[in-house]
Order: sequence, then C-alpha cells, then structure tokens
Amino acid sequence: MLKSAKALGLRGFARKLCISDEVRSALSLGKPVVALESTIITHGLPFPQNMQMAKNAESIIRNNHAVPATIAFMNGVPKVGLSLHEIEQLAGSAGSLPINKVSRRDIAYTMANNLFGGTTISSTMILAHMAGIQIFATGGLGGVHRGAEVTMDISADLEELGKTPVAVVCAGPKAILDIEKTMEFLETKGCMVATLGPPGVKVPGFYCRESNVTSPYSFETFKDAARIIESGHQLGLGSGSLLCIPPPPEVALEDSFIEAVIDKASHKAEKMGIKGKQLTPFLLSEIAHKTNGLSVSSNIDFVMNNAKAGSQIACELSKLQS
Ligand code: PSU
Ligand code: MN
Repeated sequence: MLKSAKALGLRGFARKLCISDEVRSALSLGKPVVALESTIITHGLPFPQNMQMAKNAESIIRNNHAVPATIAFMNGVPKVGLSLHEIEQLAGSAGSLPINKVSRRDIAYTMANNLFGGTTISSTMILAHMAGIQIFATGGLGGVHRGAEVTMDISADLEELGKTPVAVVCAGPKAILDIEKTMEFLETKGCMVATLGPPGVKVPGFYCRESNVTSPYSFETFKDAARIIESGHQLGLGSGSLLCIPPPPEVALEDSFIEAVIDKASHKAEKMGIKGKQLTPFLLSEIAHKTNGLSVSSNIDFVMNNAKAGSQIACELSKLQS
C-alpha cells in the first residue's frame, strides 16, 4: 500500500527525515498518527507553559488512540516524532538558545547550518507529508495580516495549505489577522475550509468562538471530516485542507476585550517597525502580557481541544482507509 511505502521512506526525499521508531511503525501499520508543530513551543508560548502544552498535547493524542508526532529541526536534522527529552530541550531553550522559526523558505538554511528550528504550520505540513502523516493538529493558523494590502505580509502557511495534502485541525486564524482576506486567499489557493458545526457556522476567530466570516463549508461529525479528506486524496488533488474547531465556550475570550488588546498590540508593532517573521511572535507575546497570561492559558486549551479532535479525525480516516 502507498501508506506503508511512504512510511518506509521509499519516497526519495523522506530518506533525509529522521522518523522515530514509534511513528514509523504506526505509519507502516496504517494506525492513526497526528503531527504537532514546534513554533508554538519555541516562539508562540512562554516557558514553562510551552513545555507543559507540548507534553499534554502528546498525552491527549495518545489517550484518544492515536500516535503523536511532534516535528522540529534538531541540529539541522528534520525530525518527525521528538522524544520527551528533545521536547524539553526545545521548550527550555526558547528565548535563550537561538532557535530558528522555520517556514518553507527557512528549511534549507536551517539544515545546511545545523540549526535548531521550531516548525511553523507551513514546514510542519511539508515534513508530515514526506513522512506520510495526513493529519496535523495545532492552535492557530498564520494568515493575511491586517494591512497586508500595503505590507504584503501573508503567512507561508496559506501557500502550503494550497499545495500540500495534509489536513490541519486548528481553532481558525487568530483575530490578530484579517480573517476575511485569509479566507479569500485560501480559496484562491484551493484549500478546502470547513468548520465543525451546522451549515452556515462562522469560522472561529481563535480566542473567540466566532469571527464575522461564514465558513465556506461545515461538518457535524469527525467521520464527515474524514470523508472530505479521503475524497481529496482519492482524486490526488494535492492540496491541503483546514478543519476549524470552535473553542469551547468556557475557554473562549470575550470579543470586545480581545479586540482592544489586539488593536493596541498591532499599533505598537507598527510603531516599533516590527515585521516579517518577528511579527506573529511579537503580537502573541504582547497579547499574553496585556491579558496577564489569560491568552496563554486559552491558547493552550485550544491546542488540547484540537489535539483531541485531530485524533478522532485521524481514527476515522484510518478506518476509512483500512
Ligand atoms: N498563531 C498562533 N500561535 C502560533 C502561530 C500562529 O496563534 O504559535 C505560529 C504557527 O507556527 C504559525 C506561525 O504557523 O506562527 C505563522 O507565522 P507567520 O505569521 O510568521 O507566518
Ligand atoms: Mn509573515
């Protein structure tokens, strides 16, 4: 079967990957595997919450009958399935050791210079796909930044969703972004976007349960989500999909409260001339500071919620494919 061929590294490029024994064996048996990114560990959350988040996300995936595969660059080596020690190393070094934030454009440089790197959604998708992993759970998506009509700051996550067949399970694009333009861009790139809920459900605005943008598609069960993913694979479409899970009401933040904080953080970034790959980490840390850590704990709750949903989707997909 194609799956086991992929898992065994028979797709040429995959030979360069270092895949953990556990992940390799799960893939070759067609068991559900869920990829996890590492930029959220190295640049998205402060220590020590980043470490707790990374470990808890793995446990939740295991408790939901799937195998976690945290992805990162360790000493220039692209690794799929970090050990606990490696997760601690990355989380503990955040803010001290130089760790690169790695999107598609940063991969070759990171490898050639033996750097440590946290993988964004974009590069996590690339490595997950090379390894043969079809599902990836995370917190929030990169997107079209506010003011992108001038700055052209559009996350590499969106290009990747258009051309790499991995399903990303997340809480939608953060409200630090222009959600409407993000959806337009994903449509242009051919990425299927669906949100858990009834038809007409809004795309969640990560921190808040809903943005003001209607989701292009919806799904009511994880089996429905798996059927969409599998249909894309069957035709060899080659594009990714975005599955949005609205955060549970008890962990979502109040819209008007977070809007005001985001506005201030965006203005500060502009005044300080912060742009490029520094912008998202700057905004996240400003918001964490201004909400006294409330954004950090809700961010972590969202990741857990998505890790659980991602595992359930991976289980349904594995049943469909067996
Ligand atoms: N959004 C979040 N938390 C994060 C990120 C985005 O709420 O940690 C990270 C993800 O790794 C995402 C990346 O892929 O930031 C996008 O960065 P940029 O906007 O520079 O493309
Ligand atoms: Mn950017």
